[in-house]
Amino acid sequence: MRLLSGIVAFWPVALLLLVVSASPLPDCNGEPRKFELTLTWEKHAPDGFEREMALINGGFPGPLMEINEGDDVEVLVHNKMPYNTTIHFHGIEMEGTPWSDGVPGLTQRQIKPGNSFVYKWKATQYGSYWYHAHQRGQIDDGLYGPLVIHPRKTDPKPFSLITEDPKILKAIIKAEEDAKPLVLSDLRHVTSEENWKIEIAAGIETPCYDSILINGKGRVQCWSKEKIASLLTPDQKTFLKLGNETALTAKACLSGNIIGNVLAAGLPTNLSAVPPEIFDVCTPTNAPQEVIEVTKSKCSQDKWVAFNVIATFGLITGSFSIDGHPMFVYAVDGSYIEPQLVHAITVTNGDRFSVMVKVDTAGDYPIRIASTATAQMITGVATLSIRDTKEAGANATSTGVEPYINDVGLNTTSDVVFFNQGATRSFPPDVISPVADRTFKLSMKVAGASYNWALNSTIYPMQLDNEAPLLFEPDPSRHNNVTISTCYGEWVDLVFVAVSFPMPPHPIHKHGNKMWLLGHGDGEFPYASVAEAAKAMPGSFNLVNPPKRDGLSTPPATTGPAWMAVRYHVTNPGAWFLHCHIQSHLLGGMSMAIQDGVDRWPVVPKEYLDYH
Ligand SMILES: *[C@@H]1O[C@H](CO)[C@@H](O)[C@H](O)[C@H]1NC(C)=O
Ligand SMILES: *[C@@H]1O[C@H](CO)[C@@H](O)[C@H](O)[C@H]1NC(C)=O
Ligand SMILES: *[C@@H]1O[C@H](CO)[C@@H](O)[C@H](O)[C@H]1NC(C)=O
Ligand SMILES: *[C@@H]1O[C@H](CO)[C@@H](O)[C@H](O)[C@H]1NC(C)=O
Ligand SMILES: *[C@@H]1O[C@H](CO)[C@@H](O)[C@H](O)[C@H]1NC(C)=O
Ligand SMILES: *[C@@H]1O[C@H](CO)[C@@H](O)[C@H](O)[C@H]1NC(C)=O
Ligand SMILES: *[C@@H]1O[C@H](CO)[C@@H](O)[C@H](O)[C@H]1NC(C)=O
Ligand SMILES: [Cu+2]
Repeated sequence: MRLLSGIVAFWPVALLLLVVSASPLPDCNGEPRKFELTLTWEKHAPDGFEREMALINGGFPGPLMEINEGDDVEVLVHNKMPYNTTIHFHGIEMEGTPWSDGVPGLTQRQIKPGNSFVYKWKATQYGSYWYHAHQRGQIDDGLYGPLVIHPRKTDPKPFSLITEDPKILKAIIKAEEDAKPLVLSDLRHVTSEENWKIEIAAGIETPCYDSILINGKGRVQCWSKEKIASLLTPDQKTFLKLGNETALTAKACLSGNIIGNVLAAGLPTNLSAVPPEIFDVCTPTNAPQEVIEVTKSKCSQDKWVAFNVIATFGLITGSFSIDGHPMFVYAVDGSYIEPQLVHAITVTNGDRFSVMVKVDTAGDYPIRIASTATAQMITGVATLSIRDTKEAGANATSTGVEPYINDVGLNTTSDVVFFNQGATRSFPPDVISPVADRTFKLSMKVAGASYNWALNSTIYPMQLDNEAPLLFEPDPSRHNNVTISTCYGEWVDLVFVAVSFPMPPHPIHKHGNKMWLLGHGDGEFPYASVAEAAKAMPGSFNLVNPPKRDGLSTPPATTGPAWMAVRYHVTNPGAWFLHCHIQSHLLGGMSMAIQDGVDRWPVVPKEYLDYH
């Protein structure tokens, strides 16, 4: 202590400390930044109901991995669970290190129980990401955590589009450095494997969860019949009518009968194999909810707080909002955008939104997430607690401000502004090719059973997880119909077409690079290319400054086909997964392998080739 204060008293060093303290994370002086994650399988009760689930370093969700842009990263994973696993770093490009992407059978052999694995990669990007298991449906077992990469000081920031006042800008940049993760998740009381067994025995999907958690905290809420009836959405009414039913279940879900008789119509089902607690029995709990405390600045009016909203959902899509607090969305999937001032954001599986919020009147403000999935009404809540001072006794109080969204994620007034994906503009702008070198049209459909989903009419065989990784030896014929290949430097269009319906939206995630959303719409896609389609329906495309994402949801196909077209640039050779991020759809086969840059295939280091 004495030594430290002695040093600080010497002013040139103090000045140096000041400069260094402006960076939120000290640099590693050329050494890799190292993390160790120990995965265990234990009893835990995040929402007040005890179940077996995955913990990371003894906790759920896993610890925040904090990294500086440009760092070399090493993550040592110990698998002490009784299941095989792998860890994927969601949205991280893995430039030059495809063997650290964490997809079993594609980029590595599984980490067996008792074994360890080292992921090595370079932080070539900045922004908000997350890490999660990529083995089967293990996201539904809680195997994930947040990851943030602090930008370089030299990266152009979009904040001067919010204000030119230097004092406010300084406060905003400080808030970005301290951005707090808000990990949004849905939790089931059965394990992912138990749920999968139920789906197979019953022949139906079970899109009904028990709670929504924010930073791993939340509770089971059970609503009255009257409340559920009063909130029914038009889509839910349509499904009830088709199934000859009048109400959602006690868990506010479409019933197993409706899923079986409407969504799985014509396919073999055995609804008596679904235990009642999956759809019908709701037992409330009273576990603690997350509270984020923010203290107002003593010396300045200008205090802001930033959140990295991370949707780790296994299934649900929802609306996110903070009562009384409009937010500037300044980054999407880790990349800066021209800020949008909004009251609510639609968040889906894998999404990250970085938002900047002004710290104003002291009080407790609910942070809300409300499912907009047709299959279930369910909400989660945390509190943004703004305090005047840090001292005990300075309690915040409920403010009585009206929420922007209701319990099914709809705007409560016509003034409420939602984040507009179509208007998203990269900051700085991206340069994309106006034409594609190659186009792949991929038919999405239900294949054989209602829990089996196909991305190109063919389900991805899960047993490939146990085979030698495709990355080790590229082979376009091994995964027949579900492997596509591209050459280095090509611009590639992927057109997803929903050919069976009703079909929910599919949050499609591509590993290895981000993609641009060129267009989407209802109807078939009878064109050979985007260029041809854009000629026929120019209003449906943006080929100039489209949104950039690492995951994009296909439009719902309720009564007829629907399509979505994305473009990406092949600059990162490797075997990359392309898949729906809904855990049961992933397990059901909704994946493909993309061999990007087959003409410049990477040489896999021996330590990874030899790993068993
Ligand atoms: C609903 O009732 C109609 C008319 O009785 C019948 O044709 C239809 O098959 C029923 N649908 C289901 C899902 O039971
Ligand atoms: C349906 O499920 C029940 C309960 O698991 C089981 O007893 C029955 O044998 C199943 N029926 C068929 C036809 O598989
Ligand atoms: C603050 O809250 C605590 C716990 O609810 C209560 O005991 C205390 O009296 C409150 N203090 C003030 C100043 O309201
Ligand atoms: C929600 O917003 C839409 C579009 O602005 C508007 O038509 C609708 O009336 C709003 N809902 C409520 C309850 O105000
Ligand atoms: C675990 O991984 C090993 C090696 O890939 C494989 O042989 C084994 O079948 C896997 N076990 C399960 C339960 O999938
Ligand atoms: C590939 O698709 C064709 C046409 O749908 C089908 O006949 C064939 O069985 C598929 N191949 C595999 C390996 O599934
Ligand atoms: C999609 O599957 C069809 C068979 O149904 C196959 O002919 C085609 O090559 C596949 N497309 C891609 C891009 O793999
Ligand atoms: Cu899906």
